[in-house]
Amino acid sequence: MIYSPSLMCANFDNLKAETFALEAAGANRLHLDVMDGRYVPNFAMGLGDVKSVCRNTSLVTELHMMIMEPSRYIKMYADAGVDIIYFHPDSDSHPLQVIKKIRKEGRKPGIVINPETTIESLAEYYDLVDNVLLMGVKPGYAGHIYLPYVEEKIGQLIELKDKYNLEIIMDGACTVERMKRWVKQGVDGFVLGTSSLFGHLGTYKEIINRIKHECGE
Ligand code: S6P
Ligand code: MG
Repeated sequence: MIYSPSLMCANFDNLKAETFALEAAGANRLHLDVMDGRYVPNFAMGLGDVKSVCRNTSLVTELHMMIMEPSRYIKMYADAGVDIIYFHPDSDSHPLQVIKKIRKEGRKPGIVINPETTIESLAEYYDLVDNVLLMGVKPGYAGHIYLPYVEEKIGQLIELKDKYNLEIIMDGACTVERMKRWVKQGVDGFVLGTSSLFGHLGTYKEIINRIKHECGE
């Protein structure tokens, strides 16, 4: 299973120490959220933060772009050192070009599915990407309310997983109880935010060990 802590929830006073601590605690990926105040009404990590995390970890890093016209910034983030680049297809007028640009930079492309987006409406992309990030909340904030109607999409996506060789990660409101259920359904991993890791009692290591144990590892 993939456990990918969301660095936007970490302590920014000590980003380097947080990066080390999460890796040492048993996280096996790091999730980096970038926002532009337009695609979503918020800002998250800056380019310098993304570079810092990539510089200070040996883990795979995944960039979640919540910005308009992501095609303009693919090279910039690839140069920053991220491994996987997720974007929202409705944020760019040429989503296929975005995928092409990500591949050209030698990075893995992924699409993000918003809670209100149907699985069928993104049918043209599944064959072209490696990764899918399914939002359980509206994008833009940590600690957002879970939208239970996404549950139905998980089953639909799992059916496509083998056919298109997709990795499916859940982002937003990943509580331990939900993760336990979703593991059984066949998802590949979770973004760990305030619902399970940050602000919870114990060290990162204790909490991640507990999550892994609950998820059957
Ligand atoms: C939200 C962002 C996410 C959050 C993370 C927060 O727009 O894409 O990656 O940082 O999901 O998790 P939680 O448990 O606070 O909802
Ligand atoms: Mg995210």
